[in-house]
Amino acid sequence: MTPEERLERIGKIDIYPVTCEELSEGRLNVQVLDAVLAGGAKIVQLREKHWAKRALYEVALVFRERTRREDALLIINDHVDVALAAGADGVHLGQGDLPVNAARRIAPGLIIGASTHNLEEAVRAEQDGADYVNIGPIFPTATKENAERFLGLQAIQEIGPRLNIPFTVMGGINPGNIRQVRDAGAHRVAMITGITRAPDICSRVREMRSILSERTDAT
Ligand code: TZP
Ligand code: MG
Repeated sequence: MTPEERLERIGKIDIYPVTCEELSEGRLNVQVLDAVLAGGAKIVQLREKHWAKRALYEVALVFRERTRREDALLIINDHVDVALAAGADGVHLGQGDLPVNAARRIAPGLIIGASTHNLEEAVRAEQDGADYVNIGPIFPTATKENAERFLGLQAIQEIGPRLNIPFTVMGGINPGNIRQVRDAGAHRVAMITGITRAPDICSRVREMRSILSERTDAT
């Protein structure tokens, strides 16, 4: 994808489901995937911090086939090599992963997203060539290790306007607080347990997509 195509595709996403099989109430990642696609998600991230790369790659191939069928973007967490090998659309990198500019040298056509936790990291990721940044955790979350500190809604108002690329937000977001997130100016919302723990994942995705679409300021 060209930089313009990457921006266009990321610009159109709303709910951004991220997997974690052990937090999926006994369901497999591919079952979660089918449900989020049925709910209309236009992007999904395969994120398994503790899996062997081989296992991740094999599931990534299944994700690739199904996301392609539904015209949804597939992003792989952490691993540029797995993203390239599986034909994914992109990779999502944390502060301890390859720097964005290094990943870009290896993978000029991939969407590259970066996890950021403050304004400085977000601006640097943009300067380094990220296609989007994630800002988080917005609320307390038990999902991520060492995420005791959370940013609060004001981070959306502080960081969002300083970026020229799309941003996602994450961390403790659920149907009870997603309106606040939207009203603070975030229109692309990433979630693990807000989706993976839902009794009916497809309905949960529909519900939250519909809340985001109710926004009044179409930025
Ligand atoms: N990065 C910032 S918060 C977070 C990550 C990976 C975890 C979000 O998980 P949940 O279950 O949506 O709070
Ligand atoms: Mg990472």
